[in-house]
Formats: sequence, structure tokens, C-alpha cells
Amino acid sequence: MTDATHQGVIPADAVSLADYQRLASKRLSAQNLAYLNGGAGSERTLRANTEAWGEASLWPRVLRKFDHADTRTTILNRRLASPLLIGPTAYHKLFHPEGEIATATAASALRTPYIVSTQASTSVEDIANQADGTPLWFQLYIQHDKDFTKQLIRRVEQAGYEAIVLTVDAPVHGIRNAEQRSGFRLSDAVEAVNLRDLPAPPQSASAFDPALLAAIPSWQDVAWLRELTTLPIFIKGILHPADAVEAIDHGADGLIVSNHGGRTLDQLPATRSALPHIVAAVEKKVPVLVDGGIRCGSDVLQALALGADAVLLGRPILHGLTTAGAAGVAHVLKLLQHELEVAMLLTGCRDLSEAPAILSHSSHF
Ligand code: FMN
Repeated sequence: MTDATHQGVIPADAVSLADYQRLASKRLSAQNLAYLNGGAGSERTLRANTEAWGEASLWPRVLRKFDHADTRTTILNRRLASPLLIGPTAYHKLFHPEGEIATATAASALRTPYIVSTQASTSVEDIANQADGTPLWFQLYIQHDKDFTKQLIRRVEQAGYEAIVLTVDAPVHGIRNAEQRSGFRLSDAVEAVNLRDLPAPPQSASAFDPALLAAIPSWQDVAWLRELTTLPIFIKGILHPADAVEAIDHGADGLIVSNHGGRTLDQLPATRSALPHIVAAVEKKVPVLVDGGIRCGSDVLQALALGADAVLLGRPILHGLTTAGAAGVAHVLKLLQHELEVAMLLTGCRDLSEAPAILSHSSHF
């Protein structure tokens, strides 16, 4: 954070998520900006994520009768007014002094589900207090110390979190060249407070020490987690259809198609490309969510048209947070909701079940 003007004022020229990205880049240090916006390697996957949504055309139907565009969706029997969720991102205090409290304030104001990161810089209990009944899910990185992981799950259960999102696509750090070049280091003032009591992992000279690699989570750990909690478990970071099937076999209640915002391995598929394959493999047995590069209402509508039940937002939330704290996050969500409704009205989708038709006209010729 380099700027002290986090006053909660919405800049007059913030009319799209791209504006928030531009405005955030003026407020952050080069290091924090590289951490926020950067991706792995030469950022091909990062770019592909956004570009892939832009490559499709949406085929509109006109002259339909509307009373409104119905954006409601249902995930595991929970009716949501909109298919937008705040995705898990680490260390919100890097971007705004109020950190996750500001994000939870916005989530609560708009009744938008918020997936809190294991690496949050605010305690899971304090976030829950602020969320005021808005659905909170907890994103879990299984830690090398299983007892610690178990206690963390008990804390989030106690605090009223409604689901666990197990992230499985980042067992080792991706190589983020932009971040490396910038010299990014986490400031001493910001830490993953919910991991404070985690016993130190075994020290090793090599990140590829077999003992360390042996601690990387596997399907056995998914089975362990399934036994440990009755909360629904979403698995985040699924790209291969065979893993989608395996996840369901291991008791996953939902899947999140994600490549971690292009931050792990460059050259992974864009999530827009992976989504239809996962949807086909899942055969509607569990909800499928998707994230990566979603930056406008048409992207959201397209994701739903391809069979997603909802979408997660990563960087745009942090752009809003950086620019104007809770008000900025709320405005990002409102802009996207409004854009989604306009996209529905202009393509003739009265509700989200009608979305698939926008991707093709061929059946009518
Ligand atoms: N995903 C996690 O599962 N846990 C995290 O702690 C986490 N931290 C992130 C921190 C930053 C700064 C960013 C940009 C992403 C992070 N992600 C994390 C990935 C996001 O949940 C999400 O998959 C990705 O950002 C979606 O792409 P988008 O940023 O293009 O919307």
C-alpha cells in the first residue's frame, strides 16, 4: 500500500472492472502490484484466461417479453440472488488497512458469498462477525500438520462457515517472474494470522526434498477431510475431466474449475476452455463453479451458458478493495451484477437457465 486515500470514495471514472484495475495500479507499490496482477512464467495462461472469454460471440434473441432479468441460482439448496461469489485471495491487508473486514462488509451489504482464504490477514472469527449472516465459505490449504488443520476446520465450523473449499492446484509455489523481478516480499505488518500457531515445517535445503513432497496433499487427504467434517466440500483447481470424476468419487460436493488465476504453471488451459469438458464429465451430479479472467457481465453470462452454476472473482475484488475499501468491493460487485442483467436483457435471457442458447444459432437453421 502506498497511498493513504482509502477513504471509501468511489472515483467518478470507475465505471467498469477495467477501471478498477487501472485505479488500483496507481495506488499500489510496484511490488504489491506484481503480487496482485502477476501470473506464472511469461503469463500466457493469465492472458488466455481473459482473452478466451472474449473470443466467443453471444447470439441474441430479440423482442422477448421481460419483467426483469432473473439472475438467481441455487447452489447446494442455497438460493443466491446472483451467481457471483468473492473468490479466496490472500492477505487483504496488503491492499487496504481494513483488509478482510472491508471485504466482508461489502459481501454482507450485497449478500454475496465470500470464500475466505487460509492465508487471510484477519482471523476467521473476526471476518464471521463482520459478515452478518452472509454465507462464508472457508478455503483450505491442507497443512503439513494434520492436527493443526483439524483445529482450523473446527474453528471455521464453530464460526458458522457454510462450506470448505479445498484448493488443490498449488501444492508448490508457481514461478512468478513478474513478482520475482519486482522484489516482492510480504511486509512484516501483514501475516496469515490463522496459521500463526502452525508448527514450523521440517527444514530442508531443497524445496524438492522427498520428505517435503511426501507432505503434499493427495486423494487420501480428501478422504480424510471428508471424514473430518460434515460441511460441504468444494474442490478448487480442477482442470482435467478425469480429476472431476475422481473428486466426485471422493465425496466432493462441488467443483471449482480454476487455474489459480494463471499463477501456478504457465501453459495450463484457460478456464473457459476447460469448463465445458468438466461440465460434461460431471453430468450435473454436483455444482460446477469457475474462475479466471472474468471481468464483465458477458463473461459471467457465458460461463453460465457453458454450464457453470456460478463464478468466482479474484483480482477484481482486490482492485475494488485497493481503490476504495468496502465501498470499492461493493461497487465492483454491483457493476458486474448490473452488466450481467443488461447482457441478459440484450440477449433475450429471462433467467440463467436460458443462457446456453446464446452460444449457438445453428439449431434454428
Ligand atoms: N486461491 C486460493 O485458493 N487461495 C488463496 O489464498 C489465493 N490467493 C490469491 C491471491 C491473489 C493476490 C490472487 C490474484 C489470487 C489468489 N488465489 C488464491 C486464486 C484465486 O482464488 C482465483 O482462483 C483467481 O484469482 C481467479 O482469477 P481472476 O483473478 O482472474 O479472477
